Amino acid sequence: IKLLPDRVLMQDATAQMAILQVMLAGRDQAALPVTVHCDHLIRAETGATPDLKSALDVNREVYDFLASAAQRYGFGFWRPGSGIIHQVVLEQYAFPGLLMIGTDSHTPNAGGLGTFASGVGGADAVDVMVGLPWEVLHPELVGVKLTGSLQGWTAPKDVIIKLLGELTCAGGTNRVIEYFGPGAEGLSATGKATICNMGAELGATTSTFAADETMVGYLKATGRDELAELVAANMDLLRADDGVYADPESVYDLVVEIDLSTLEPQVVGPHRPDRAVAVSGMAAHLEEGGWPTLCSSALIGSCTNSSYEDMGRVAAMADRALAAGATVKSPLYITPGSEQVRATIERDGILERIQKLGVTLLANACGPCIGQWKRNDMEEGKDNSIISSYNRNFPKRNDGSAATCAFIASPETVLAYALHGRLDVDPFNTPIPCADGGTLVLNEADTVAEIPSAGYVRDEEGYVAPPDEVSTLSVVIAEGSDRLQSLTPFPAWEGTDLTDLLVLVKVQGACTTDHISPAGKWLRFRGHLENISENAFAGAVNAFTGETGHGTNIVTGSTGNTYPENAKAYRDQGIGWVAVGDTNYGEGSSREHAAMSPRFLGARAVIVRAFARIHESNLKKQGVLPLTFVNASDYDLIRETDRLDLLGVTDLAPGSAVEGVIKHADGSEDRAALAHTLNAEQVQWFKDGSALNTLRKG
Ligand code: MIC
Ligand code: SF4
Repeated sequence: IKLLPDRVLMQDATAQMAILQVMLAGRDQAALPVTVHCDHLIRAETGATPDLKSALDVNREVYDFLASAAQRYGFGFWRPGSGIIHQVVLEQYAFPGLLMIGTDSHTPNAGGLGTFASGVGGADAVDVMVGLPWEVLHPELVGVKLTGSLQGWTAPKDVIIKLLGELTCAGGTNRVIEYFGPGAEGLSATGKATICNMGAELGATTSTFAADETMVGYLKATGRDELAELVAANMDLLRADDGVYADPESVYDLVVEIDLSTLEPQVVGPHRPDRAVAVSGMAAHLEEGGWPTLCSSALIGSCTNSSYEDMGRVAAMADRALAAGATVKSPLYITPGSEQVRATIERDGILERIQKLGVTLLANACGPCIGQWKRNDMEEGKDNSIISSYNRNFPKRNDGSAATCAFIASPETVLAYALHGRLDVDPFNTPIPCADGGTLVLNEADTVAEIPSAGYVRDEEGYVAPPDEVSTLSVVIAEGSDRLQSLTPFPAWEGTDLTDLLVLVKVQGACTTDHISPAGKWLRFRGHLENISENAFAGAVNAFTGETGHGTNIVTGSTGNTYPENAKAYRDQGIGWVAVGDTNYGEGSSREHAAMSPRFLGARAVIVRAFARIHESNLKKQGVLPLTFVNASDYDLIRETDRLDLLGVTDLAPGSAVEGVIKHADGSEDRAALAHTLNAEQVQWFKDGSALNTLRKG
């Protein structure tokens, strides 16, 4: 289906590549409201003020580029320090009934305010910014009926973690998750946002809630009274009809029910956001996995969990602990989601109460959530466990170390574990030793305000509005930059079937975009295709050898090379290659670098058991053929030294078949039926070499 969104949002780590494509598209002013948010590039090391100062210095050329592009194309610009994209969008732009796309997979956070918000790759955003529709596969509908009400320290985060455990990371692919029922109405708007945010881990197209009074209250508290009134007056139009709620099975493709009253606090991890376990099962879970039981760091914040209510609950638990003579046994870090939240919790004394625990306050930014954590307290390569209130926990995600086991829970549960200093307990029912020799059991919870009664403190500094006249301005790319590089259009298809392709990589097991194009230190090169391509498949496990990020050059026979080394050697000799993968290939982030780098390095096709939605569409956009094995077991036919012919490419059309001829080195041959989901327009993108080439033509 083709939809016309009302708004586009981009964050600094994905906006660079999107803007470089806008520049190639050769259009003027953005066709709709767009904002750019500087949040991903701020490194967490010593604390908010010095870290922000150093980010301004280190990332100056990127910020200058983004700010100048915002002026040139008419985008609103949120400066570094103003907050994490999804929190700022919730406070400023989201409202019930809005249709929005964003170049970040957690864009559905805005579903907490009844927005239909979806994460997309940069090229999708480029289409919409130049006035074309956004194309998305018509989703199935999943209805999640919430009954009862949350008890004790159980939090909204536990709802989504529970659902992840049930549906798994592939469970939301090409599905929209809609929450309803009496339990839904009892959750705060920001709690709803937490649930929708982490729907990205299900791979869902979006997650959303119907409009209700909590949203009206949040709109008012964030200074949007007029909108609040409009929503209140039209509530019946911003929710499903009564018949849907009365008989959900007749409307939703799948209905899941969760009783909030009996829901226990949950944890996921390590390494997968769907490896869920209730806190009462943590001891057994850790023992079974053989993971470190001590909690080496606890981190609260991120776009998922950094609301006023979250911080209020954390402060309430801190009060209890301090009053009883207990304090944290693991270093605790806090990242407020936005300057508005930070200034408001400061004004209301919440921050001070939390700081009494001796926390490190980090900048209002992604920081440790995206590997931008310069950790000085842990030896390189040492096995350890951490717990955060973030949303992703793929290996190396936080501190860049594969030896770190990352667990995820609600802010309340994270603090509870930090007070114990270990993870192999039920933190709410196990006594915590206190200074005076007594103990504290945390099972009594406090109710706190969902939104500040005096409203949020407004962030007057963070925003730069676009000028009225844009076309005479120019975009700044620093001379000789190693971080920004203008794009060169990809070559068009040569008009023949693709033959004698080598297998650059056959990935074993999970392959997220973090495996294909890791973040962390590589975020530095998000605007420089050539440089960032040096990280391609760095996290992918080689199915032939078990090594990570390395493979054999089939032409020379040399082993232990990085994938980009082999890919460039093939490309420069005019040899095409494919990547082969398993299920839910490309899950996780929206970063189109995971499609553009392989394309730049000579990929012709990616052949997998199943794709995650955003990544499949990113491959299509960049002119790489995304194919799936019709028989999943044909994945096993692919050997390291094979050459592949893809027949049927010359007849590529919607629903057409492609046949893979797998030529083995011993002269034998296998054949595999391959499928694609390209529609007529997408076939044209493939033929032109990329969607951008098609757009440029015309
Ligand atoms: C993430 O949470 O993985 C990111 C970093 O926000 C990504 C975007 C990116 O890679 O820049 C996402 O979620 O899309
Ligand atoms: Fe930033 Fe983490 Fe949220 Fe991604 S998930 S937008 S990296 S805070």
